[in-house]
Amino acid sequence: MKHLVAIGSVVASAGAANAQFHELWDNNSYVRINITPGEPPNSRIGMDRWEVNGQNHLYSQWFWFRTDGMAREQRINDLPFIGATTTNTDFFDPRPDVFNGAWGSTNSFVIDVRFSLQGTLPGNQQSDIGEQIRITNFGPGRVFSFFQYCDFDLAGDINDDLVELVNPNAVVQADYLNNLLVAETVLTPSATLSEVGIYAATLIKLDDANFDNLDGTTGPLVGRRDYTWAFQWDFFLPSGSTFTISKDKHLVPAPGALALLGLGGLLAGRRRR
Ligand SMILES: [Ca+2]
Ligand SMILES: [Ca+2]
Ligand SMILES: [Ca+2]
Ligand SMILES: [Ca+2]
Repeated sequence: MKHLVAIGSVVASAGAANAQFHELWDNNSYVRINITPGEPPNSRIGMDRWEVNGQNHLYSQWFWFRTDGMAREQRINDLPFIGATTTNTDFFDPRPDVFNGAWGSTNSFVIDVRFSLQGTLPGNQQSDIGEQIRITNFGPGRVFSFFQYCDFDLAGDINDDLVELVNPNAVVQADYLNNLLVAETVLTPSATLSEVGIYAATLIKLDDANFDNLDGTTGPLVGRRDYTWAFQWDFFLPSGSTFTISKDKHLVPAPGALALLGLGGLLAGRRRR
């Protein structure tokens, strides 16, 4: 059980009538995306389930932004809602496996995101989510900061063993007790800043009323804690242009993943007693 940390003023939770949940399935995998507007600061938001064989591994992952004229970061779903839909895109499982959502305005800028779920056969522990983010500027040129925040609680318990930015474009979080590992790789472009941390420090930064940047902590953080990670991209977006981010999250059994990532020896010395 994870307790939300209250920050700032209390904002009433959105009523059930406004709740907006979208669901994806593919073989052994299920994800849920909560885009309900007006959820209180520091609440669970965005993708709030990633189940593999019925077991959830994700508490919350979502996107924040800041641009000219803003003195703080905000969730992308604080922007005017344009639309959201789910689609079936494969011939293997007839249920929807792709989510598209868009926020903003064609008078200023639009942020649209796409999640693509690819599971594997039931009983297998592997699952993959592809993510594309597109920021299109219809107004004058402006500076943006865009944030990805992730809080995985692998194998359904909040404590995991390691989180580390293994290179500027890849982060790994592992739960060795339950033989699970999740890796996020930024395919393009490289993030400006990153931060691995312990819940809820980074989330508070993103949701509070202060101007914040990620602090560059790469880890490794080792020990049974509630880990999170985040990436930040800073860029100038000229009028009439688009910035795209392409990323991938991959959930795999830890022993195989350690060999795959060449981390076995590296981690052996870092385990707690
Ligand atoms: Ca499908
Ligand atoms: Ca865990
Ligand atoms: Ca802030
Ligand atoms: Ca966590």
